[in-house]
Amino acid sequence: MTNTVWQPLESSRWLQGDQSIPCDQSIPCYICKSANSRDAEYCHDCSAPMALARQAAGQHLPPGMIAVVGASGVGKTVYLGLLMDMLSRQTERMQFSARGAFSVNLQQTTISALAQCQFPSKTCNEPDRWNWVYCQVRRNASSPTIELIMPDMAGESILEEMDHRNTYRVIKEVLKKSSAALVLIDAGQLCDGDQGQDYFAMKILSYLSEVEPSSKHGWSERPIALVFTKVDQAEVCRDDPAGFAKTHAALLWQLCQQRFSNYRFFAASVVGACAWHESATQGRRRVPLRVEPRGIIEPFEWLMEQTIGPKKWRPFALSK
Ligand SMILES: Nc1nc2c(ncn2[C@@H]2O[C@H](COP(=O)(O)OP(=O)(O)OP(=O)(O)O)[C@@H](O)[C@H]2O)c(=O)[nH]1
Ligand SMILES: [Mg+2]
Ligand SMILES: [Zn+2]
Repeated sequence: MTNTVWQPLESSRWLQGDQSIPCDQSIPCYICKSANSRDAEYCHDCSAPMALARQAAGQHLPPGMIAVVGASGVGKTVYLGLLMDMLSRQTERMQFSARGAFSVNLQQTTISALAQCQFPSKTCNEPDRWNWVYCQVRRNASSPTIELIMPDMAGESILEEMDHRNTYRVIKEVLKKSSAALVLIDAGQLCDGDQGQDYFAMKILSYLSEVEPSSKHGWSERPIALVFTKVDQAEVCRDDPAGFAKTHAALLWQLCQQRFSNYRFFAASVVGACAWHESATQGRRRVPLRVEPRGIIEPFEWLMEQTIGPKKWRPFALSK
């Protein structure tokens, strides 16, 4: 008897390294550098959108990257969506603009949900469903413009990659290439005595310290903003996030001191208060009562200053 075996026919992989394909018919993925056909929507290898490569092509300098990481439900999507919205509406602290229609999705989804007194949905685990932001930032009209890429990755996928290396190539590549990181930690859960957030943050930082251990400009020196989220539920964290870390996330605090030289703790929240809402279709879920952003821009601003220099905004020093 012969067993039937299903073998996926990944014909796009034939493109990789095939010297016979004329250069004008393939384009390298911006994230993993695999060759893809010019009309591909997502990279066949890491599933990053090829729009990033098309957007980056022709730029004088390659865009820098900021990794946004944290457990599922910590608030990455809401934080990033609101950050984009706030940055694009103000001009005093820095000038910001999204590049490419795909870059507006995250902001649009978040703001539409909040306007309807809802939170946006949980991010899907599949990388080709993630929202990526490609943006331009500059300090003022006379300073140079910096191009930046920030993906909104799913917390469950991040955990999977931490626990089983190379499950999500795209995550590994993003963490390798990023010049800075925003690590989000749920202050509400820590206040309730749930140490899961402390362990997760430790896992992330351990992963970062191992991702390029031999690199001269490894994560031990790159700036890391550790952002306690949902501080509307954790008043004790609001005014002294570093003190809060010391008392409520002692493992994380120690690891930072031992292995990293450029990090800072922040406190942020998107809403002023939440309530529970029960519906027949969606069950019991948290809904925002009022949007009251707090500490949203500060971590990003600090990262920009650390990466680019407080006096002069120079282009990102990209790691390989
Ligand atoms: N109280 C409070 N709750 C928040 C805040 N931000 C987010 N939340 C809650 O946290 C939930 C998860 O937020 P998300 O932004 O979807 O979390 P995430 O980190 O993107 O999660 P994944 O997509 O699964 O990785 C929301 O549905 C809200 O219930 C906040 O500032 N305050
Ligand atoms: Mg999300
Ligand atoms: Zn790729």
